[in-house]
Amino acid sequence: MATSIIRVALFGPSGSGKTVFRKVLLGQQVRDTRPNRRAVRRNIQRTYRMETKVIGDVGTIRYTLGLIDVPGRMDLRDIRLNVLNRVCGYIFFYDSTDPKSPELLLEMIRSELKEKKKFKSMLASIVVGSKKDIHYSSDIIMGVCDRKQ
Ligand SMILES: Nc1nc2c(ncn2[C@@H]2O[C@H](COP(=O)(O)OP(=O)(O)OP(=O)(O)O)[C@@H](O)[C@H]2O)c(=O)[nH]1
Ligand SMILES: [Mg+2]
Repeated sequence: MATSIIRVALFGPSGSGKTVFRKVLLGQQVRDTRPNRRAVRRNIQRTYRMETKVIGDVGTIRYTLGLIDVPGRMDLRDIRLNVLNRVCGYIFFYDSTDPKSPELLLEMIRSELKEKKKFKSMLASIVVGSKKDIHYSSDIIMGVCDRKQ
């Protein structure tokens, strides 16, 4: 049976923890990471089985989770936008130790994803504030939530 690819992109400013997240998720060793200069794609075979209330057991669904870890450096805008096609999930990253990072993420979402209509195929997204093991700043998070779009 053919499996479908569910594309999920890791998106955010440079240094916000996208590559560390990808490596931890894939069970890889995390040594010191370098800023990406290109996008890294990783396909993982997944099996999904769930009992639903409406139609009962949906059976086993095999699918390929396609992770796309993009470079966050400002000068690499074209490289990241070129790989973000048919993405159905975004994991947005900001660095919770840097007060400017959430603002930068918002700006990237507006000027890149919205501008280039990269949300057409999106079904879901979540926001991750990384490095909370170092410093947790609720001010940073509330500042972003309070801001009018
Ligand atoms: N303490 C701590 N350090 C982290 C965490 N996530 C990332 N780092 C560190 O932050 C730095 C940048 O992490 P990366 O994962 O390379 O950042 P990135 O978003 O992939 O950056 P680009 O590839 O340039 O877009 C590295 O030195 C990581 O070790 C975290 O949750 N906790
Ligand atoms: Mg990276």
